[in-house]
This record gives sequence, structure tokens and C-alpha cells, in this order.
Amino acid sequence: MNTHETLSVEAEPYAFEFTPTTCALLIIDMQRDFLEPGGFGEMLGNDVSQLRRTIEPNKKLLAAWREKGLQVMHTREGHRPDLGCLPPAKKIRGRSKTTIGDPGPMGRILVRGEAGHDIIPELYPVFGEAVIDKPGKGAFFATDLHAILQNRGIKQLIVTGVTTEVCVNTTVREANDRGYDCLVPEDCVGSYFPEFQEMGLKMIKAQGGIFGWVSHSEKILAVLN
Ligand code: TIU
Repeated sequence: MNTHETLSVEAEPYAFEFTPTTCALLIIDMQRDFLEPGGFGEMLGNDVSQLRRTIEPNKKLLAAWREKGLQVMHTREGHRPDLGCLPPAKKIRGRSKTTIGDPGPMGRILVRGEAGHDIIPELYPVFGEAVIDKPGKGAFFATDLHAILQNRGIKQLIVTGVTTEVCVNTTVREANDRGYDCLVPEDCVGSYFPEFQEMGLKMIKAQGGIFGWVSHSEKILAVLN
């Protein structure tokens, strides 16, 4: 496979055509606090196994992207230790006893530099892969992601990570409005709620691909190899 040639992946609502060298793998918020047993997500009563099934397919896709020397970027949702970038509305949302910035099972919840905020070891970034720290759900809000993508000549994104209906969906919508084509492999994104997983994916590919395309990691790997 020549990474400069245009490839076509079977997808919905129709084939996704992309040039590997100008297509980045963007992995959203695969953080310990969202995915690991004993983390913040589980503490809130969520079933982390719904997210953990995405680890293996993400590992395979990441390995393939790295092997071809293609662009990889990671995001983490979280805040400065002084919570200066945490809107008061986000701090109090949910009326939980324990909220963002408070001590949690793996350090202060969603605070940069804490163990729970970091990316799971299975998908840990390597040198040269941008890590975008974002204060919101979307990866473009209050970050330099768009500038980095422009500087690297990226036009298309394969978006994976968690959760499907929250940070993945918000990021795909933001990317779409900025002119990027987004492909979401359904096995590489996860939600704590099966019904949101299904609808989150349907929303992306509806109306002729209103926000992007949906496929499966095996279909992407098949055209890469
Ligand atoms: N990364 C991300 O989706 N953050 C969330 O808070 N997701 C929830 O589903 N809560």
C-alpha cells in the first residue's frame, strides 16, 4: 500500500475515501478515570466493561497507524490543577458529592497530572504523537488541535475513543464544521449506555452522512494492509 494513494473503506452511508498521509487517527479520552475499574466512571455507577471492549480494536488500529508512519493524536478531558479552566456550571453539574477537582479513587478527578486523568497504558502515546488537553467535551474547544491539524496538512480524521455520544460526537461535529471528513469505527468507540452507542452512531451517518461516516476497524485494516 502506498500511503499517498487514495483508499476506499466500506462504510455507511457510503464508502469513505481517504489518503493515509493526510488522515490522522484521533483517539478521544481513553483515560484511566473513564475506563478502569475503581475509577471515577465506575464510582458514578457506570459499567466500564461497555468502554473496555474498545481497547483491543483501538490497540490494533493504533499499531497499524504507527507501523505506516501515519499521524496519531490523543486527547484527554481535564482541568488545570488550580481549576482555572473549569466552568462553575461544570463543577456543580450532577449534584454529586464528589465532583471534578475533588480527591477521587485515582487522584483528583479530571485534573491534569493526576493518575486517573492519564491515558490507559494499553494506548499510551509515544514520542511525536500530539496529546491535546481539553477542558470541554469537544476536542476543538479551547485547544490548539485545529492549528496542529492544519500545520500537519490533515484533512480527514478517524475518530475513536469514549464516550460515543458525548466527547466523540461533540468532536466529530466540531471537526465537520471545520471542514474535516470524519470516519468513526463503531467497535473503537464506546458508551456506558448501549442505546446511546446505537443512536450516537446513527446520528453521525444519518441524512447522507450529516456529520461523517461509520465503519468497523477491520474494514480500515483491510485496506491499509
Ligand atoms: N470523554 C467523555 O465523553 N466525557 C464524559 O464525561 N463522558 C460521559 O459520557 N460522561
